[in-house]
Amino acid sequence: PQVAFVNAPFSHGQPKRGTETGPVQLIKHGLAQQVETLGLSVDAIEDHSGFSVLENDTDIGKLKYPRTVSAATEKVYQEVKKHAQAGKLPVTLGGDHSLAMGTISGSLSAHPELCVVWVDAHADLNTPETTETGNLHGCPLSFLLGIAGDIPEFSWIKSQLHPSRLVYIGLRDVDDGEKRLLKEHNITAYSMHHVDKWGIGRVVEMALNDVNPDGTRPVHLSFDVDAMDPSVAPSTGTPVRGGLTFREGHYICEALHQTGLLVAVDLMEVNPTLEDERAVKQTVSVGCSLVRSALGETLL
Ligand code: DIR
Ligand code: MN
Ligand code: MN
Ligand code: MN
Repeated sequence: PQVAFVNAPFSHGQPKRGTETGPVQLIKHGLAQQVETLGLSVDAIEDHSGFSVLENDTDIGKLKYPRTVSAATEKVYQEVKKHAQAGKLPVTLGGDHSLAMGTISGSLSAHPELCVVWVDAHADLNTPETTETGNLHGCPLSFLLGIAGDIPEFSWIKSQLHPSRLVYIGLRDVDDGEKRLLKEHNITAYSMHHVDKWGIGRVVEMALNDVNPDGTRPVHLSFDVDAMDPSVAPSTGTPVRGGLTFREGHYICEALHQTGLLVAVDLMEVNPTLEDERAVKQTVSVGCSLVRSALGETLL
């Protein structure tokens, strides 16, 4: 299908500025041309300037920048929805992971049977009650699953993802409240322990079998670059040691491409203002190659 990049220069779902420069750096690195080299046609990249910080955006309970995050994620929702409904494959370049409220809502609007593979060091499942930080990039899934409670500022999120349609790979830094929620809602999660135990090949196979046993559901891949080990992708806001190797991360993307069911990809949390120049280049380069793998680049 036609690929449509959705540039989402946004960082207020977490406290470190710089993530908003992720998309432009990924594109500068040549991502769009690289994807065309795979034989895919790519939409002209639109300029998105509307990710501004709202004035007087006071906390709602513990949540920081709630209206700013809601406005940015709703904009991304409209964008992803437009492309998905036109039969295109939206590739959203973040930006922080709160944006997945928008990308997954957009995918659900075109593909109600959607399942989600969430690759991350973190579960991003906190509710406005359980969040310890108030950072909304730690909360998108609670909104998407409909367990965040009623927050009028986020009432545009109507699509609800059933917990049985979500699977995680790569977890290793999960809050106590999130551990309770995972159990309570019976959500399947493959942590780094499982990757060590079974290897990435079996983990991906099991993950897909859990959320998509008949192989009929469209798949949305939401990839937080901090799923990768910090030695592989250092320039990200919340690095956690013990992550995916270069190959494990790419294997996930390759295997999801091979299903023929991928309908959307998110590549989030690249922060080109963190660490030294070499680290930034490495992280941006890994971000590009993960996306290429998800779009069909093969080793042979
Ligand atoms: C933590 C960190 N669980 C939080 N989350 C991060 O703020 O809720 N997500 N870093 O990517
Ligand atoms: Mn667009
Ligand atoms: Mn993360
Ligand atoms: Mn994340």
